[in-house]
Order: sequence, then C-alpha cells, then structure tokens
Amino acid sequence: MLSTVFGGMGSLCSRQKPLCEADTEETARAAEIERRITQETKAEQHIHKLLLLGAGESGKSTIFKQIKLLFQTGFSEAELRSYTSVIHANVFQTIKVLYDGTKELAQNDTNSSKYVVSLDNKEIGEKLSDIGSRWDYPCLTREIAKEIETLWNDAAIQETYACGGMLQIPDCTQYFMENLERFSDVNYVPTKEDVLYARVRTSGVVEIQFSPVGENRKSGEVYRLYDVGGQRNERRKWIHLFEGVTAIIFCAAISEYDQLLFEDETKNRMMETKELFDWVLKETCFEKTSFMLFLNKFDIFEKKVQKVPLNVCEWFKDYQPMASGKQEVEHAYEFVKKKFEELYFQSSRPDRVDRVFKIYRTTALDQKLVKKTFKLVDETLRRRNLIEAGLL
Ligand SMILES: Nc1nc2c(ncn2[C@@H]2O[C@H](COP(=O)(O)OP(=O)(O)OP(=O)(O)O)[C@@H](O)[C@H]2O)c(=O)[nH]1
Ligand SMILES: [Mg+2]
Repeated sequence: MLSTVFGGMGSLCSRQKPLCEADTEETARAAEIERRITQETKAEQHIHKLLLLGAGESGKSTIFKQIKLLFQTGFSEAELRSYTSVIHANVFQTIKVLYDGTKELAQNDTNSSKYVVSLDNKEIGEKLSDIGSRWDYPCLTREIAKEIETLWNDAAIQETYACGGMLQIPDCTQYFMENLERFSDVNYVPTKEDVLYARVRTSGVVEIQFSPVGENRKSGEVYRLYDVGGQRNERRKWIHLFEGVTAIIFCAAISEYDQLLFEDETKNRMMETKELFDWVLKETCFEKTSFMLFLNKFDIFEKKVQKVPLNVCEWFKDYQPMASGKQEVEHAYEFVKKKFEELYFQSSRPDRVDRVFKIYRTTALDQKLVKKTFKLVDETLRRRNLIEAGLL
C-alpha cells in the first residue's frame, strides 16, 4: 500500500515533475540572477570612477597611456606597430607647420629675412608642405626622412621653431626630428617612448579599469579611468560621464601660457583652461567629487619661463619675475599654482570647499613621476573613502 502510495505519489510526482522542476529551476535562476546583480552592484560600488578632463593637448591621453603601461598589460606588439602610421603622420604634419610658419613669419615679422628658407631647401619645403596637406601620407622612406632632416636644419626653420608660440607647433617636434632615421627604417617598430610622444587627438571616450596594486590583490582599490577629447567640439560628450564620479584628474598644460588654441586661434590656451576649470568646478554633479589638478608639461614650462615672460598671458599679467635660473622657475611655478588655487576657492561654493583638492606638478612623459603621482592620488582617495565610511 505504502509502495502504492509512494508509487502513486511517485507517479504523481513524476507526472508533475516537469512542472515542479520548472518552478524550482526558475526560482533558482531568479535567485542566481539576483545574487549576481547584488554581487555586481557591490563590485560596481567598489569601482571608483575617475575622469580625465582638460583642454585639447593638455596631456590626458598621455597620462592614460602611462596608466596602461604602469598598471595594466601595457602595449602589445600589434598596438605598438599601429602607431607607426601615427608617428609618420605626425612627422609630415610637423614639418609642414614649420615650413608654412616660415612664410607666415617672413610676411608679418619686422625682422623677416631670418625666416626665409635657403633657396636650396625651398623646393624640398614646397614638396613637404604639399605632402603635409594630404589625407594620406606616403611612406616615410629614408630618402624623404633625409630631406626632412635637411629642412629641419635650415636656419629659418630653427628660428621659426624657436618662436613657435603663435604657430601650432607640436610639443613633440624636437623628439620627432631627432629620431627620423630610426622612424624611416623599414623594420621600424615604435617603442613605448615613441608611443607616449605620438599625438592623436581623442574623439569620443575611452576607458580602462585597473588597480594600482595589481588586480589580484583583494584590498586594492579598483579604478575605472575615462579619457575624453578635450577640444571644444568634443566637450559636449563629457556630460554623459558626469554621474557618480569619485575624482576628476584635471590636466592643465602650464607651458601653454603663450600659445593659441588649435580650434580658435584668437584664444590663449591658458585662458581657455582657466574658463574650463571654472566651469567644471561649478558643475552640480561634482559637489562631492575630488579634484586632482595636474599642472602638466612642467618639462616644457621650466625651459620656457626663462625665455618667455609669464605675464604675456592675461591671467598672469601681475607676475613679477624675481630671480633667474632654477629659482625663477620655482617662483613662476608657485605663482601659477597659486592662481589655480585661488580659482578653485572662488569657483567652489562654500558648501563644496571641503571637497578634496590636490595639485600635482607633472610631466606626463615621465613614467616614474606619473607612477609616484598616481600613488599619491590613490592614497588620497583611499583616505577619503575611510573618512566617508566613518573609519577615520
Ligand atoms: N614634453 C611634454 N609633452 C607632453 C606632456 N604631456 C603630453 N605631452 C605631449 O603633448 C601632446 C598632446 O598630448 P595628449 O595626451 O594627446 O593630449 P590630450 O589632452 O589627450 O589631447 P586631446 O585628446 O585633444 O584632448 C602629445 O604629443 C604628448 O606626447 C608633457 O608633460 N611634456
Ligand atoms: Mg587625448
């Protein structure tokens, strides 16, 4: 009887089995989904969102590349190779800017004769200027590289390079011109350093996730870093990233105080940076966001301030040079730093002044310095975390 009962139940169960199993399976699946969502939400909460902001050419992507090299897998051989065409294009663009620049300066400058390229090099200049205007650049052969080198050594080109503030001369010019032979080798593979110097304007948004102490160490903070395009037409895309930002790494190229914007040649780059920083500081989304200000391109700044007075820039017009050499560099740097500090406090509403605000002196090309700087950023953010959790 029992067996009948059990048998019956069994048969009952077995008849109903598909239904029961479906139910349990569904419940299990739902629970699993729920568990995963909770897990992912927890993990997401643990990921700190960092935004790299700043005007065009301030060094955001260079910092981004350094982070990739320092805390991630770095560049694969394929990635390195993909930079060959970028570097060759940079070389062609640079020599064009310089050659066209000589003509512009020869027309407008009172001391125009020093900007006139020698007769022998004029033909090369015209040819290279023509190549530089094309969309598709030819291969950088040894022969062309030699011509570029010849033109680069022309006294007029050197004069133009030396007074480049008015022209759009890339910061990597010297490095590119000194490495032409290597770049034009048929077996050329870009090095990490070449990649850091290469200039590609960012369009859109790129992101990487990393932990400064290594992904497999549990206690390490996890960061998701976003790199955006800094030129004016790119900035409308920024807004989509403004929710839930732990910290902004704002890059300001302090060497650009005598330069004009690429996208608007009536505007001084430092003035643009000032307005941009002010706008970001006032954004309502960033009430609790930490600000890490990178005063970047210090390597160029320290050379420039000894030749071009800081007060050529309207924002720095009250600057008084004090000394010479290294002392003057420090004096100028402290002055610029103070201007940014003042701006921060002016542009932050009283209820926001307790946001974390730190200023770092950086040269994005210097890997050791970027590593050290990021460690400090990480420490600051971790400390802030503990304070907010009431643990400190
Ligand atoms: N000498 C020097 N060059 C730098 C430094 N930081 C960046 N550069 C160079 O400046 C150029 C522009 O840097 P990017 O990192 O592309 O600038 P960006 O802010 O990403 O520019 P957008 O993508 O247009 O917003 C590159 O050729 C870099 O190698 C620096 O600290 N010193
Ligand atoms: Mg970029």
